[in-house]
Amino acid sequence: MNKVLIFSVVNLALILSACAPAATPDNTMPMNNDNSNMTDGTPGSMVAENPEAAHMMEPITAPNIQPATETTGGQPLAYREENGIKVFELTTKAVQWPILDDVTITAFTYNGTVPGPMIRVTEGDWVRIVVKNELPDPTTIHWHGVEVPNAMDGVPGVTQAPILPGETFTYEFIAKPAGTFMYHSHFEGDVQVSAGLYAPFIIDPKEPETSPPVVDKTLMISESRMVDGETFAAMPMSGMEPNYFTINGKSFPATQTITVKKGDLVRLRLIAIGQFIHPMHLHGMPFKIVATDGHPVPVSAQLTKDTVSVAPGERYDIEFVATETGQWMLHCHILHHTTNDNVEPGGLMLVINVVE
Ligand SMILES: [Cu+2]
Repeated sequence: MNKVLIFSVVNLALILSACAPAATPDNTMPMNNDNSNMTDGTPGSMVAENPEAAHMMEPITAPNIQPATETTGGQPLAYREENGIKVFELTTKAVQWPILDDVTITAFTYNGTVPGPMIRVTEGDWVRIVVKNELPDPTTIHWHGVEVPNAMDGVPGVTQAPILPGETFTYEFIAKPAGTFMYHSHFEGDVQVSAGLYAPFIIDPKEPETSPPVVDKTLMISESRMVDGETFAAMPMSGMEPNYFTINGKSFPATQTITVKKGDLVRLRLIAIGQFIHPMHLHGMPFKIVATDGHPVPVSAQLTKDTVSVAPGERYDIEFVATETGQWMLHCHILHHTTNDNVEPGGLMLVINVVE
């Protein structure tokens, strides 16, 4: 009998025993402590059975929330140099963030914007990020995809204590490898990330690219839930589904129009930070996938596509030459995601405006 067959027989035995009627005292125990009710999709019963779950269903709130003073998220963050180290400062705080001209969500932010400011450095840079927590809740930052020392990984209770309200924590590491990354909260991530605690982290290669794109845009995709003026963390759970969908913190038509010249090489860095998969479709021109999760794809392996599904946590760098003039849509092909509170057009759409 070969190993595969033995494995299959053992698995079959395990499956059969798992399906057998309850016969042991353990199987008759009440199931209150094992989160088995998490699958029934009934939020009310989840809270009743598991009070710890209640945090995710409460509105996003904080004392003294101010209207956002900036209106564009993901902008490059200035730094200062100290002994060869690039020092960045982040403050977590709650603001009222406009996702449309007439729709404002309550957001947890880095430095008051959604997404937070872009940290952009060069491969091999020594970076220090000083984080002050002005939220009413603890938080941490995870440097998603960046190869940091374990102690800098931002996992509360595992690699560090949570940063309590009013506290400051300093992260420090060498930026590597080059590529498209992000940073986001790792404390009650289902709530804090959906609330807006996410931002791009771009590491440029040490050796300049031989044919860099003329246009290089980072697009972070997420979701929100707003009901009766209150913002909730959107997630794939009954009663918590999103009714707004955002690119860089804005829903169409408030999303940025990207204007390029005919013939330009355009790079779009697609980052899914929400909790849903988004098949992003470009009209008019096919693109190549040149990097996945920040890592370059060899030319011989680059797929030519017009749609790429971006799952939570993934990044795809796509490139195309803008060969045709006109207003070309980039949008999610789960078409409910191109609505604002069930009204189309909206959500995950933006215009690539190719001009002569
Ligand atoms: Cu979508």
